[in-house]
Parts: sequence; C-alpha cells; structure tokens
Amino acid sequence: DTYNVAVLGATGAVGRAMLETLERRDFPVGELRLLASPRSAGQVLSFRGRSYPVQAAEESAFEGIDIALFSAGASASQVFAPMAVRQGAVVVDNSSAFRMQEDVPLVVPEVNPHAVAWHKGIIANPNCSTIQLVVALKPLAELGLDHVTVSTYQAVSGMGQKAIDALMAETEGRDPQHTTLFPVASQPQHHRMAFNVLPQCDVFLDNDYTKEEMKLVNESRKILELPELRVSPTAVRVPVVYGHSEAVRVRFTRPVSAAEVRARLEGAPGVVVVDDPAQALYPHPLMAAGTGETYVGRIRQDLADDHAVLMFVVADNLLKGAAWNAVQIAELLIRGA
Ligand code: A2P
Ligand code: 11C
Repeated sequence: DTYNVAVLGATGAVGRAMLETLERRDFPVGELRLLASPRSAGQVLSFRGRSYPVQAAEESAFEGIDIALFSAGASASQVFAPMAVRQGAVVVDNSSAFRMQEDVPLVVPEVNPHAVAWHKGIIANPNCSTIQLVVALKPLAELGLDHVTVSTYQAVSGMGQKAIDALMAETEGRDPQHTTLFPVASQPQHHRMAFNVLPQCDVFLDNDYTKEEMKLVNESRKILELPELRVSPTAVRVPVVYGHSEAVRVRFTRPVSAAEVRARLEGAPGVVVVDDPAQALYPHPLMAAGTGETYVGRIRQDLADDHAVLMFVVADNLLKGAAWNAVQIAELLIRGA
C-alpha cells in the first residue's frame, strides 16, 4: 500500500527535514504534494531523486491526500488543517495551534502512542523542547515524579531557516551589530545572538514566563498524562544551529539514586545514555545533530536532596523535536490502518 502525502511548509527548515526523513525511512509515499506560501510557488525540491514543484497551499491541494504533515506555523495550520480534514486527510500538525485542545491527541510515540487512536482528523506534534524532555522522563515515571526543573539551551533553527541565516551572518561579522531577528523578530527590541545567550524563547506572557516555558509545563503534563506534575522551566536561546540541550533536575516522591535512574534510561525507547565523565563522554548538540535519538548523560545525585537526580538531555530539535516525531506518528497511523 502507498499513501498520498502532502507537506505544508515544505520549503522551511522543518519541512525539508520532513522530506529527508520520509526518504530515509522509505515511507510508502504514493503521490507527494509540496505546499508553501504563494512566495515559493514554482520552486522545485527533490525527493528520491525526482523533482517536485512547490505549490501554493489552498483547499484543492489536499484533494486525495491521505496524510498531511504541517509545519508552516500556527496561523497557517488554523487556516489549512480544517480544509485538509474536510478533504479526508489526517493532519499531523507541528504547530502549537491545536496541541492543548482536548479532542486533539498530542503524541510522542515513545511515550503515549495509544493516544493516536482517538484522533478526529488532527494529531498534534509537540514543541521540540517538550519532546526530548518527555522522552527522558517517561522511563522514570514509575519511580514517582514529583517536580521537574528544566533549563534549556535552544538552537536557533527552532526559529526557522531565517534564524539560521541570521546567526551565520552575525557570527561572520557581515552585519556590524546584529540582525533584527533575535530574540523575537516581531518585537521592537533586538539583541545580538552571536557570542551571546538570551533568556527568552518566544514572547512573554502575563505571568512573566515565555510561551516556550509554558509549553514545557502544559504539553509535558498532557503527554505524560500527569495533569498535576510540577514543572519549573527556564528557556534560553544559545548560538547553536542544530540541537536543543536541557539541564534537568527530577525530584521523585521517594529517595531515588542516580544508579536507579541510569538503569531505567538504558535501553528505554528512543534514549541513548552517554555518560562516562572520565572519558569526557556526555551529550552535546553536535553529537545529536542529524540523528533521531534523545541523548542523556551527566546523571548524578542532587547533592542537596536524596529525592532528586540531575541529568543533561540533548536531541536534534528539527528531527526528534519536529520532523522525525511527525513521521513516527505517520508510521503509527499507517501501521494501525
Ligand atoms: P515560504 O517558504 O513560501 O515562506 P521556516 O520555519 O523555516 O521559516 O519555514 C516556514 C514554512 O512555512 C515555509 O515553508 C513557508 O513557506 C511556510 N509558510 C509560512 N506561512 C505560510 C502560509 N501562510 N501558507 C503556506 N505556507 C506558509
Ligand atoms: C524554538 N521550540 O526552539 C521553538 C520552536 O511550538 O513548535 C517550535 C515552536 C513550536 O524556538
């Protein structure tokens, strides 16, 4: 069997990674439709050695499509997801548009694959920093999660292709001061990203947390099915191109040792433990870039609390954090079909 697949946002950083992932996984693609904004119409992208024209997204573009992978931002998803569903497609949506809707499953296949079953046409792909966090937390859930404290070190590719280009321009000094993209393009104040660290990912909300920080709280609770889980997030942008890192403190409801945590993580789905301090072996973004795994290391007891363990968690934000997780969901869909 083959499936007709549409990729909305095909020209973007995540959209291109989706095409590469479909190709690498040998996904049974029948017809392939590449969709983007009207700006990109006529551009040509290649898939399995063949050239495909990019079309402007519109309702008729979803006719006959079985699976639509969306990564064109929340406002495009709001417009096009209902159209795609009307045309009979199942939408795997990488935007934040539908994630917290009660009738939309929010899925990380290593964590809650069962949730795919109750979709009503849309399945949401979580935020990148949430995905790698819950992949590392799920194997520890049976130990009794009490409180998760997480600080992120997020790559600029999370903000799209323009942000990659802007960081390169700043780093190479082509721009004397800074570009107008960081921390958030749509706001008036900008800071230099090259050789810097910015404790702001996305816009601030009324509670003085950023949107990115509240995604870590709310999406983790929904995916882990722990609505009361205590999560204390700080989201930070760093001048890295690919790969988000997270320093995570997990407090349990009882005393837990680093050895117990390491044993649960070793062999857990989607997790690779890299933890040999004597050999300087621990996860870092260049290790994760280009792969679909979530790397965990620096696993150690909290010196101040025998209920808590510290660890460092790294994954490729465009792959496990977006494109690969979305294709994994598509694979669950066709296996169940
Ligand atoms: P385009 O390249 O035509 O602007 P990135 O996250 O790397 O910036 O990519 C965003 C992707 O979403 C691009 O493929 C972009 O297309 C697409 N996109 C953005 N807005 C829309 C829209 N309103 N309709 C369709 N595609 C959109
Ligand atoms: C970032 N996490 O790194 C963001 C990008 O909700 O899908 C993805 C935003 C989202 O900037």
